[in-house]
Amino acid sequence: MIKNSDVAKVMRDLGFLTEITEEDPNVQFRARAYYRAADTIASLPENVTDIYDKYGVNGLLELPSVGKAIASKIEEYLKRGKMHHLEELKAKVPIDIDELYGIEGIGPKTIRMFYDKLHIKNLADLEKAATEGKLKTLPGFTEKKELDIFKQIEFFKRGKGRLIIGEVYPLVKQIEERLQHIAGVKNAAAAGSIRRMKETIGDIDYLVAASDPERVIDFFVKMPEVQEVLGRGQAKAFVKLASGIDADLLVVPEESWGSALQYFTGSKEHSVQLRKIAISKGLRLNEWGVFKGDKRIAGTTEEEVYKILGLQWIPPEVRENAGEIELGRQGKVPKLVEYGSLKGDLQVHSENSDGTATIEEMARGAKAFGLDYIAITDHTKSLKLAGGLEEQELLEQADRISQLNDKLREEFRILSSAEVNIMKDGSLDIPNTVLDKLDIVGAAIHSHFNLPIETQTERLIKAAKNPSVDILFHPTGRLINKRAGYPVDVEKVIEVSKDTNTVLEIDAHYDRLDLKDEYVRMAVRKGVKLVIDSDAHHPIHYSFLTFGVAQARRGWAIQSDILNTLPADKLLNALK
Ligand code: DGT
Ligand code: CA
Ligand code: CA
Ligand code: ZN
Repeated sequence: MIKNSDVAKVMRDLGFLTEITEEDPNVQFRARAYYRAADTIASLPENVTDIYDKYGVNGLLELPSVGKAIASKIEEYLKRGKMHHLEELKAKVPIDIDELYGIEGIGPKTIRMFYDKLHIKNLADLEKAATEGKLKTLPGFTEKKELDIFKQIEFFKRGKGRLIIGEVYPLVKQIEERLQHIAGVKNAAAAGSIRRMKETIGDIDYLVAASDPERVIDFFVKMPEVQEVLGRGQAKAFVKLASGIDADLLVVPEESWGSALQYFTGSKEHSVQLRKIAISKGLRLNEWGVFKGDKRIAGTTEEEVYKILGLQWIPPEVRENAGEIELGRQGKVPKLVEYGSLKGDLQVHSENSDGTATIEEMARGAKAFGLDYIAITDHTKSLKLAGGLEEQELLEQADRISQLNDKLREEFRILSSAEVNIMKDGSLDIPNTVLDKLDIVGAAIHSHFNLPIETQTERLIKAAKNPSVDILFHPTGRLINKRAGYPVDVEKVIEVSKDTNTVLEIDAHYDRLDLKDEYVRMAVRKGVKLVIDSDAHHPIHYSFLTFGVAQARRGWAIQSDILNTLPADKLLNALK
């Protein structure tokens, strides 16, 4: 039987090869549609084959992000085990997709050029060409770029096998809950990079406190998701899950829960510092507890472990040995923005552009999720393949929104808005006279990713200086593990944002998480305000906001840094 992961892979390959083979300036949008369908299918609880057997194409069309064209492609694949269009693209550019897809900093256009000019099909070919100095002979290439490619190959080799957090998070939480409910289990949690909410995950680390480790381990290795048991000891087990990621399990006695959780959460660099502090106090810290000589003096809770080391408890998201320990010592760890503190979402798409639900459905979904307001940010006219709206359509949409608001009354508010396209020269594709009739305006770059850094930076700066632009959406344009962002001097953009009271977005879609943590920290330090948006194209996507809050926390943001923790009227007052 064809598995969901097979279908998802085919859709991803299709997206990637579409980007590589087609010239169309809006090609990324079609590719994104394929990527989105892949994500939907990968995270479906039911098997897509079953859905198709029961309900046919109509069943597929019910899935979020699956429209007619994509449904018929999936149908073809389910029926024949092949997709004609994908085979055609593969024949055109026969490259090793799995290898070249994951390299940051090398976009589809470059991969195409590598293939056309040097017949580079895989990572080994690329490394060889770089070693032989052939890359720097290509148009637009320099010695420095060749060196960058070396670095990126290294980066890729290191990052190989890491999954994007959104691809594993729902499963991680399901298993965590199952472990918590095993009889005799006192505590269970996913630790490691998942608890630190890193944007990519190497493996999952489960920690359980229980008096009978054997029972927990038996349960763990027999879970339906386990594909292979890699190892098993008295208090440990290592397995490979069907989704292709490994999971570790450590079972400890209840009194070691805190110290083991601290150890297993990491990061390694953070924990190494804690051990040094312990030693400096004549103590010893390991996963079993904090010891003075042979006597255990702490370890039941994490708070206790930090306290005995003279530190305030430090949230997992900032345990990276990046200054947090010193603040812990001074009792000055920032009170990070809380999960669940967002009152609104300022990047939401409807079916009027490339979303898959009506404005009203998006509003009701947001309300059910616990939000008080959303901004409807459909794309604008120059993004034709995303169904971008013309001026008149934007204004009509704003009228409809105001009628909907009357209907929803005090319960919820929809803000009229748009994700306005920034053109090559930094101007917008909609005039300010129209934009000023909307409640709020977001602007974003969706094309011309290959401009030099100076030009690209100027482009964003020009948008920030535009008096109608309130927010710069996904400011660096990266897609994690898929494409590096366009080159841009983020520090400069942050400075201009400060001067112009422009807000920067943390796009919470797990493919983007853009701004990333270090830029969030830079913006926070400079006093630039941020918003956290889901970039939802369907109501189920509001759950992405969790990853956005995590990213904000990883960047040390507190509640007052994040404007959409405010009620709608206060938010509107705070904008330029
Ligand atoms: P990942 O899996 O690559 O996404 O990142 P982590 O942080 O989950 O790393 P992992 O799974 O290798 O180890 C889980 C935690 O266990 C890690 O965050 C800290 C701890 N740990 C692992 N190896 C060492 C070590 O050599 N020394 C110390 N102090 N802690 C370690
Ligand atoms: Ca891990
Ligand atoms: Ca591990
Ligand atoms: Zn967008």
